Amino acid sequence: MKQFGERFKRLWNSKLGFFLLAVILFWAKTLWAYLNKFTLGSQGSMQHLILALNPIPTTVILFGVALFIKGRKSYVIMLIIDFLTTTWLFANILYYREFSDFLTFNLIRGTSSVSNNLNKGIAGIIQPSDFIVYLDIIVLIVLLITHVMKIDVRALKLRYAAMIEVLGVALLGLDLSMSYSDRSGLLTRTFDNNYIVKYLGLNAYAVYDGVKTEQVAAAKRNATKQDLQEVENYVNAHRETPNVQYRGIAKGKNIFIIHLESFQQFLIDYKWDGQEVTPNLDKLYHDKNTLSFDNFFNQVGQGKTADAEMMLENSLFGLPEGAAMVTDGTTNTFQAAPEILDEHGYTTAAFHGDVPSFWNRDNTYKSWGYDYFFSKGYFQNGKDFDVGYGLKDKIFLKDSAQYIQQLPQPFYAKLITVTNHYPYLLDKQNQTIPPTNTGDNTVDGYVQTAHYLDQAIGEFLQWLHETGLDKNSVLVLYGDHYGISGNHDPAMAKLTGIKGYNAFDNAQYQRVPFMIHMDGLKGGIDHTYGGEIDVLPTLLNLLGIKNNFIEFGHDLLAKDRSQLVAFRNGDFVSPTYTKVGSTYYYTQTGKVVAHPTPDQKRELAKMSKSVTTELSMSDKVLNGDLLRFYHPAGFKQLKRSDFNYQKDYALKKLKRAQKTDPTSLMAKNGGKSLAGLYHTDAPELKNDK
Ligand code: GP9
Ligand code: MN
Repeated sequence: MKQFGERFKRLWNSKLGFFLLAVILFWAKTLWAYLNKFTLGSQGSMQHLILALNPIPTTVILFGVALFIKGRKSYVIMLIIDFLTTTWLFANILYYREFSDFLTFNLIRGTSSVSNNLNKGIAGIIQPSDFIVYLDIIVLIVLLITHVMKIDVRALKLRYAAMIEVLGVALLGLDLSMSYSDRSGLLTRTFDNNYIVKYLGLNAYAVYDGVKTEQVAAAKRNATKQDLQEVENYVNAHRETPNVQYRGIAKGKNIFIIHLESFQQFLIDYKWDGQEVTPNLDKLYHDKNTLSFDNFFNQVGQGKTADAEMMLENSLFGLPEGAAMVTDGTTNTFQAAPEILDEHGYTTAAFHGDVPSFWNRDNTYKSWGYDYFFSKGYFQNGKDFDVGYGLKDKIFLKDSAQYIQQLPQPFYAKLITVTNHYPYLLDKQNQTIPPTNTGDNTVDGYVQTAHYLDQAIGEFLQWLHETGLDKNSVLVLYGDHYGISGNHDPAMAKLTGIKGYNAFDNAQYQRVPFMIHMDGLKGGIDHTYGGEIDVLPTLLNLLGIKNNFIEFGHDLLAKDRSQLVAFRNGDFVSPTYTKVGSTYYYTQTGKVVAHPTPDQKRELAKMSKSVTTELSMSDKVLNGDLLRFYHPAGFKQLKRSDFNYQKDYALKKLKRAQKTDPTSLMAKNGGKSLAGLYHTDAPELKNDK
């Protein structure tokens, strides 16, 4: 015992002892901050374990640097490192309180600086308990000053200092591999800053963000006006004349963009257990006032929803890796649908029941010109209101109505649903159709969540009808990407009845719904081949807005349009041929083009080439931030700092708008709410009056 006491004392008064104590205290306070100051959403024992361990590796590495230094200086350096990393923690606590997101170098550096958007100023945001994170530094200093802990001026053997660094790196590797086994693609797919912190910690996040920021910035530094010229020539050479018959028929109408999460075309008219899976969407699909497209494909890459949003609202492809909304959303110049419509007198708003940081929406939507972004914090919450990535669709759409009715008209409102998301979980009380019986657990719930989504849409459409909003609105509905990935071929064979469901079939099942519905629209089912990249040009033509923008899609209603649909990986579909990897198929039969004639060879090579050129031209625009050099006539570039999505700010602005621009549904109803006309059977709201 005495021996132990002696040893402890020796350690306590050594440099190594000081280092260990500093690391332990830093670890403890970071953990405290994780649990009390952030909402990182760790679930399950693995994620909790990772969260608890993740401050250790970087703290060991960073504090360990001081161990290489001799004498008292070593202590001073360690305290300075501690102070700096603590200040990074402190700054993030403050930023997170306002934005539910972490600081990025782009934000710190940007002209649309963070402080611009702080409503109350720093003083109003700080809480006394925030300063707790500095407490350990004070403790360490006091211990040294009072000599309770003695300063050890001896140099630590280089070998030991190096071993500690190696240990830190090894721990970081362990953390990374545990994280990847729980969340593959963590670093490359760039979901959400929250994820990086949850898995790798706040300091690793800073390094990650710094490296990424520099990589992205370097590409932009090297880009010039000349690069834009090349892209401009390409786009101009491929411009088609939009359909004149449809030109401007939706002019001045409200627009609803309804994002059907993970919704594939095959669900339309699909029956399971003798029951229609999506009766409301089926009805809309066949409505005489709906233009429905049955050869419309999703074209997303790793960015999934984010890629779909990028294509829909910019007619630019997502990037080959990660999500462009994350890498470029904060800094690039865009000429996106919300801003274009803003300039045509529209109020623009995005609605989503997830946290605002996901896919960096909170920053990207400002670059796109959204006046409002109603995210998770704007909606009610309660027991079992959430599943997967956020608020359940029935509650989300019902709660959105109160804000929709306040938007000055005409408006452009994008509603992003989320319940029909992998792994298709839904509680018993909301299941109103039995699961399928393929035996594949992540597939069988798909019809249940799709059925639920359909009911939610049905309730929403009913409200539009009750309020009369349907009379002066265009509804645009689309499925963002596949629900069932290429890893479930046997299950898909059972669901579709296709024997030997293969890579060709998987390409064909990238079809997602695309519908445009409007009172008086000459509808029908259109068989043209197209995809998400084509939505914006189609919409602008319907709205009668001159399209002089850099876009890679083509009006779906244009006569003689190219029907070659590019996938993000260079594969393609068209009415004649489909390409998957290095294999070409006849689209109509699914047979492999086994012995192509010289003519066919030429044709296939030409198609492949035009797909890769189109993709690389689009990538140039995003990677080089080329739109900063492009000034379309009649378009004024927005200032990001004009936008603010803080709830209290936005609600005040909305309230003010009822007076300054009294064109909202509610203002026209004498200021009385029409939210009471919304009917939902959501069981979670049963006692809600
Ligand atoms: C999250 C939601 C899901 O907010 O949009 O994105 P996804 O996983 O489909 O890309
Ligand atoms: Mn999605």
